[in-house]
Amino acid sequence: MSGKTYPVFETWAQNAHISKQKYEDMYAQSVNNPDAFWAEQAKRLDWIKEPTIIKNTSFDPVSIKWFEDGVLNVAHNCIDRHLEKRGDQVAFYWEPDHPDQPAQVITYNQLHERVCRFANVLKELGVKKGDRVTLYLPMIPEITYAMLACARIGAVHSVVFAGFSPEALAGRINDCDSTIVITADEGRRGGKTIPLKKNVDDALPHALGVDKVLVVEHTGANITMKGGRDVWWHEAAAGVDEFCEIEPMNAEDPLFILYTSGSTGKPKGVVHTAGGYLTYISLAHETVFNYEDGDVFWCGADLGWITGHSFTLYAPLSNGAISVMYEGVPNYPDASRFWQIIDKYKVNQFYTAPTAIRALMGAGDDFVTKTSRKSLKLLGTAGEPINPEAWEWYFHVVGDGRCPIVDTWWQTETGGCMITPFPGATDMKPGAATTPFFGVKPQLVDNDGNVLDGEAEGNLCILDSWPAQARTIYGDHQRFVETYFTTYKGKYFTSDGCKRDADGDYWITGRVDDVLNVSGHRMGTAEVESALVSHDLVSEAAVVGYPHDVKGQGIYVYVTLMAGVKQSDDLAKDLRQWVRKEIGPIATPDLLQFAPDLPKTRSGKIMRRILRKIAEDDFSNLGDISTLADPSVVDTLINDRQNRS
Ligand code: 6R9
Repeated sequence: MSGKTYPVFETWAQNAHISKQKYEDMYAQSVNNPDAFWAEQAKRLDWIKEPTIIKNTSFDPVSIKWFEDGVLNVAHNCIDRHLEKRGDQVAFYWEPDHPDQPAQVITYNQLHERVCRFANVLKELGVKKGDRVTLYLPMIPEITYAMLACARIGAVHSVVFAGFSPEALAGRINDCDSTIVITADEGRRGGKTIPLKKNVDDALPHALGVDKVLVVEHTGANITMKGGRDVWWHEAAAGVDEFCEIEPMNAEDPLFILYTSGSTGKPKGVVHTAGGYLTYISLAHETVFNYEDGDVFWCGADLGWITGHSFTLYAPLSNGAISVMYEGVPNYPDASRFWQIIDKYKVNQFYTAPTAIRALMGAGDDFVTKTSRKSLKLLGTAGEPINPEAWEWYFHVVGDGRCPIVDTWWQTETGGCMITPFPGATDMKPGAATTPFFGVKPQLVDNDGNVLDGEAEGNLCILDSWPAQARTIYGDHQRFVETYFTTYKGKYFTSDGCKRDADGDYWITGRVDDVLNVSGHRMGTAEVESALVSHDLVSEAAVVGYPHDVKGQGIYVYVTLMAGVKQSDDLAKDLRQWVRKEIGPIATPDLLQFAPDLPKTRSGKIMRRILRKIAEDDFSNLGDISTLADPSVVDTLINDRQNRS
């Protein structure tokens, strides 16, 4: 954790929204007098009724309320209030998968009209305030209309990443009792199409509560429409009014549910509410990215993830920003695409994940250096720890050594950035998330909960609530309390490991639970295991992560077959395919090893520590294996290690 420090650039120190002194003053106020600080910040938004009660939160017992007597509407804050000044200003540029396909430019006026129509269509289909609406859509403009339409009428959206399988989709629909799904005929990514409507058709026999499917025409593919259930968006939109009143929402009304992986069981429906979430991410967008009026901001994250919710959609719009939305992938048609898009729209702030940076770094510098990138002012990353080599490449090659990098640590559950540099205030250290955002009180503890001061490494907790914090897990508040507030009573436990250096800067070291981070996507080992054991020929499975050059972590699975079943390369292939079908392509195992037995304690607990070491080819460091029920299992696994495929 030593290494280079890049001091704040002089011009940034002088001109950025947040200077060193300002950061220190604001941070001190935010933690010493959160009521005054956040009451002031709430003024960033338009309130129908301004909040008078600001912070009412406790982690023991768990109860989190911000701005609880405030009334507002998120869509109004993201669209309507900007119309007078910015009606004809671009809200976002939409860039298609392939550069030869037509792009779109959407102004705030156009956004307003389309969102209103979408909202009226949803109302006609019977959607009311508080209803859950599942979105299974690709990165096309209509997904933003649909999300904002829900916000406008007070419905709660649940966006399911369009790469998830019908099975995964059905599970998420059922968990939040959605009666309506919004999808498209097909999605496009990297020249390939994804049969979204067909996936919905395959999911619905397992999600019987759904009685309406709203379908956006995107590729024009031939799909089946089921009478009485399926409705074309363009047909319904033509028949509704182009204005829709906003629904007044309490600050604590839910805005959305977003499913994410935990270390056990099925994915959790993380619930975010309207007022605190929007206040916090709007402040983060302006201060962390130093957004200035007229800048073009591009967050590459898919709207299926929290980074997409907060920084592709809500935060930039809340600030009346101009942003870019991109349908495709970093390396299609080739590894220059990101940089060409930056040149095309003169992007000023660019935000992506380390996995994309590593993949593009691997493709060679020429793809970057042949583009201009002169418009860039700042670069950002999020999603997983960034290795210093990738950071340096991003800094020197992409940013030509003149753009600060903000390495922002946060989570689905935190709603917005929690530990992050401020470009005019924080010296940069490649690989370090550095310093807490306003209102965030980090603490490191050891496994027994002892507080670690000074230079230390331990488990990262947050001591007090911040406005964008998730409020609950949908339908299971007890699980919320147990998952986040019970390991270290009275503290929010992030499940991340973290080091604090001698300067007090924070370095996230990665998850300390059974959650993998594959290409920046969270994946519970338990989810992949349960997909594997649902296969008829599998008796047991254990899944661990191992270091992967591009993905950060790869998925390594150990599979024990049913008695009498013979292992073969074909079966290994089938099992990989099976997981892909059960969860989605992002969960496809990278390496699979058949294991006649798994290393277990006498009480039957799988010792993943050992499996991780074997997956990492680190056989010398297995630690104490004497507590295993049968230590010889380990030798067999090491010997068979060469046979994995
Ligand atoms: C925003 C997002 C959360 C997990 C988190 C941590 C890892 C995210 C990071 C980072 C190191 C960063 N993570 N940002 N690790 N440095 N800058 O990614 O949310 O999908 O819920 O993942 O991602 O391990 O716990 P989510």
